[in-house]
Amino acid sequence: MTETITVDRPRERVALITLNRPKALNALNLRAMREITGAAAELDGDPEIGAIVLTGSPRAFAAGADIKEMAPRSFSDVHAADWFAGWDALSRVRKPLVAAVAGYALGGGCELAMMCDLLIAAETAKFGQPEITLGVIPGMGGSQRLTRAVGKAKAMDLCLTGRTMDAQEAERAGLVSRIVPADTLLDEALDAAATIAGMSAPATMMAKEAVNRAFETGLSDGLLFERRVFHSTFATHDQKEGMAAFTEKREPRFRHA
Ligand code: CO8
Repeated sequence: MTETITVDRPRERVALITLNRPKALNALNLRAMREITGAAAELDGDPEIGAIVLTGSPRAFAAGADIKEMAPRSFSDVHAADWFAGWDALSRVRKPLVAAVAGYALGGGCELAMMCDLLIAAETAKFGQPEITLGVIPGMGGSQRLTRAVGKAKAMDLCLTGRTMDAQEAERAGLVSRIVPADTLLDEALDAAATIAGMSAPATMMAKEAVNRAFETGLSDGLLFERRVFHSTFATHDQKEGMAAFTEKREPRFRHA
């Protein structure tokens, strides 16, 4: 039984993980980390699921790591437990993850959204890395993923001043895939996830892997990786079906294999 999240299947081949700690603005405690990564890993292994949406509430996607849980810890505590390393499990999810963000996405909340593949923001979304105001720094990837997403100038601004940026600024900076009205956020995110889940599952996993490789490697190695993965799509049923459907002017019937 989960305490910090709910998990649903609102559309064919689409799963929805909703953060559910409203009184703490969905602050991410250790239990939330275990439940979110556990649910995502389980859905990742489920052949009936093609994409996963992660969302919070209209007021907060997540207002950060749980400050009250962190406050009493010593260096030895957080170092010995390798505090936050458990979140790496989310980066190992191979199916596409869509973040649907309304309200606050601060600190660990912003970092959680950045671990997803598409980031769809409501007009109400606010992003920031305010850890500096607490006397610490980002600990779940903020200094790394934010810098890769928006560049040094804006990442330094956010990490050093702790200020927040609104959805418009975040989209201009390249952090956000799309901005939508707050009342349609979940529908838009589920529609995007359903579109992705309707594509060939091996192809979506390969596309995700190839784009992510761009953050890990130099251009020539990245291009070679892409080309070899492209070649391997020709081993799938879905490549034959997708190209046959185009030629025959009909919709493809992917087998996700
Ligand atoms: N952790 C715990 N509780 C929180 C958090 C949080 N991050 N954010 C909000 N809450 C709680 C509040 O304490 C409050 O609870 P209560 O009613 O019991 O007092 C409740 O949620 C509602 O919050 P507010 O009353 O503050 O609501 P407001 O609308 O006035 O303000 C804000 C909303 C602006 C979002 C405000 O709550 C805020 O500033 N929150 C903290 C934001 C923040 O600093 N986040 C970063 C946290 S640190 C982090 O994420 C990574 C740390 C990496 C460290 C690495 C160590 C190894």
